[in-house]
Order: sequence, then structure tokens, then C-alpha cells
Amino acid sequence: MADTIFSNFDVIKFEGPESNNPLSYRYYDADRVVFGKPLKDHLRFAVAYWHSLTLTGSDPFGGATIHRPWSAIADPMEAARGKADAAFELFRVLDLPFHCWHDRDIAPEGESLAETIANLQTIGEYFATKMESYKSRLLWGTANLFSHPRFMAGAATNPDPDVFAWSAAIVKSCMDLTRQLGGSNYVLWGGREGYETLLNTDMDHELQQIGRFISLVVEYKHRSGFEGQILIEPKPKEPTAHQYDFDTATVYGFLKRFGLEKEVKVNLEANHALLAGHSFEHEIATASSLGILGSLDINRGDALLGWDTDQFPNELWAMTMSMYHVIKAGGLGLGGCNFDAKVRRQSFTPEDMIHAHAGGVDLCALAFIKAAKIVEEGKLDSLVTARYADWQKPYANAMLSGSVSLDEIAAKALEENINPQPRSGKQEQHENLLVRSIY
Ligand SMILES: [Mn+2]
Repeated sequence: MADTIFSNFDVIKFEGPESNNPLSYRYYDADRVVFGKPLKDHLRFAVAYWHSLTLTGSDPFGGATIHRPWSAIADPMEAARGKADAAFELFRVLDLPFHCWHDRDIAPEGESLAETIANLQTIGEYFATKMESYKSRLLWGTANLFSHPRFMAGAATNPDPDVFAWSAAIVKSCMDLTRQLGGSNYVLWGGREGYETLLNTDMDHELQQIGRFISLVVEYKHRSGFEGQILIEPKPKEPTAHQYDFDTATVYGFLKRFGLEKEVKVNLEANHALLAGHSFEHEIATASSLGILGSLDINRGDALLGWDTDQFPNELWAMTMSMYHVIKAGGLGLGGCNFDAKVRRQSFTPEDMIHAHAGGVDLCALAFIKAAKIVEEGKLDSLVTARYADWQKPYANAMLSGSVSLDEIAAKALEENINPQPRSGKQEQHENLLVRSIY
């Protein structure tokens, strides 16, 4: 094992809620069986390579605070190997089943397109060797089509067709590596797929471009024999003023327009939901209703800051609601819970990184256990079922099934002189149920 900044830490173990060890799991008992399956298979936790190994704590007002020893290595490919050594040591310590990457997190850009792709393949082979001796597997791969200046006007939606072609070549190489490393999903995050101003933008043209791009990706998925899911990650804004993948409902709209709604699902992020003016559970429930729930990016935003802060989650109420809707949707399948979360700028030590993940994992595990209990007890469900019970009556059922017309409904309503009375929504009763189940 290489000596890295994470190598001196022991594996984080489940020690139960009474443990005084801050570097332990209190609630994440990976093998605990819930609904016939161990927690680790429900939650499928993943460590995000970019936040945990790449970002340095810099923000628009200040530079790096987090020391990355491999950054001091002059040869970029050696630096990438040093980073991978540290990454797999972090995965060992956290003992979580998966990790996720962008191509630029794991391998450096080359002097040409060919060299860039070759670099990725070389480091990919290094990853394959690592995965022989470490347990961590690939939840998903993705391409960084937003950092380099060539992407400043987008990737698939760029007015320059050469950028579209470059992006296609890069995405193909990332899909190939994801398949070779046994990844469960391939994610498309349109970092700059949007516009700054309509004054210089042909929106319809750009929408046609992104529709074609995703169709090409889906076609290549089938031809290359990749058995994982293709996912799009909605985000409403930032860095662009308006992104085309605004939220789940918007993504579904363009998937439907291009006939891709059975081929592509969504990777939902809590902070992106907030930026779109939604809750995380709203996005999960919407995706579930549309049949496109794919995977989760676990984090939280800051209601006071209003930008994408990607903090580790610590809100039990919100996460329990989210996990409740995940369970109601039938689970995450090939997806999982990826920590798209970063430590704060002042938390620059390797130990801070481990505290952050340990807490985030425990919060999600506890939320899942609580949500499972709420589903099992069935009290909340039965209140909701009761609210809609009258729809089981034959006349109501006929209105929904399409067997009666608008004028027939109108005639019957008049004939029976119906006079609906207000019914309580019982919101506080439902809220009390949730609070009593959580605390
Ligand atoms: Mn985010």
C-alpha cells in the first residue's frame, strides 16, 4: 500500500449509537437487513473524487487552503497516480462500496485530443489494478465538459460544432472507461449547457443540439454493450444564468420530445433541487412518478446563501422525507447515494474529510432506517390512502378511466345536486406523525 495522507487512519467501523469514538459509524450498520436487504445495498454510498481528492478549498475570494501533496509532483501522470493512491486509501478508510469521477479528476488534459484520451485510458488501467486490491467499485463515471475555456459556451450546446465533436469524443472515451471498470451508471451533467443571455442565443438550435447529443450517447450505450443506466443531473442555474436541464420535470419534457424517456433517468442532487426552488423529496417524488428516478447526489445547500455550497448533509427531517420517497419509489436500483459534498474551506485536514463522510453516511443511514419504519408502520400511508379513498367509488373511477365525458360528468353532477363540503388536509397531524417517528 502506498503511503498517503489517509493511510494512517483505521477503517471506520459500525460501533452503534452509544459509541464515543468520533471516527465511527453510529447508525450505518452496512449489513443490517431492512426490507430483506442489507443497508449497504439499499444506499450504495459513493465517494466523489472531485470534492474529496481534487478541490482545494478555493472560492471566488481566496485561494487554496486544502493541501494536496500529489499536486507538488511535476509530472502530471505521476501526480494522477499519487492522487489515485490517496483516493483508494480514503475509500478503504470509509469502507463505502463505491466512488464516482469526472475524467479530469482522475487524469490530466494532454497536448491534443488523442493524448487527453490516452491519458484517461492509462490512468483507467491504473484504477483497474487498484480495484483488484481495494473493494471500492465505480458507481458512475462522467466527463468534465465545463472547466476548460473551450466549453465556456457549453459542450453539446456550443455554437461551435467542433466543440460538439470534441465533447462527443470525450464522452465516448469516458463511457468506454466506465464500462471497462464495471460502472453501474454513466452521468451527463451539463455544467454549461444553458445560456447567459438570449440576446446571443438560438435556444431552439441549442435544444436540438443537446437532444441529438443525448440520442447519440444512448445509441452508443446499446452498441457498446454498456449495461448500466444513462443519467442526467438536473441543475437550474450556475454557472449559466439558465440551464436546459433545469429540474426533473424540465428534463422529462425534453427526454419526451426526443423520444428518450425510457432510456435516460435522472441523478438528483439535493442542493440543485433547492436552487430550482424545490425540496429534494419533491424532485425524488417527481422522478418516481415519471419513472425516471436513477440515483442521488447527497448533499445540502444553505438557505441563507442561495448558491451551490455542496455541504455534507445533516438535516434529519429533510433526509427522512427523501428516503421515504426513495422507498416508496421501490429503491435506487443501479443508482446509489453519492456524496457530492465538500468540506468547508477551514476544514483542511485529512481527518476533516473523514469526519464529514462519517457524519453524512450516518445521517443518511438513520434517515433510511426511520423512513423504513414509517413505511412499515403504515400510519402515514393509511392517512394518505384515506384522503383519496372516494376515488375507489365507481362513479369516481369512471371519471379517471376516461369512460365518461365532460358533459356526462356535468349532467350527473347537476342531476344529483352534489355539494362538496370542505375536508381537512390534516397537515399538522401528518407532521406530528413524522416528528414522533423521527425523534
Ligand atoms: Mn451542487
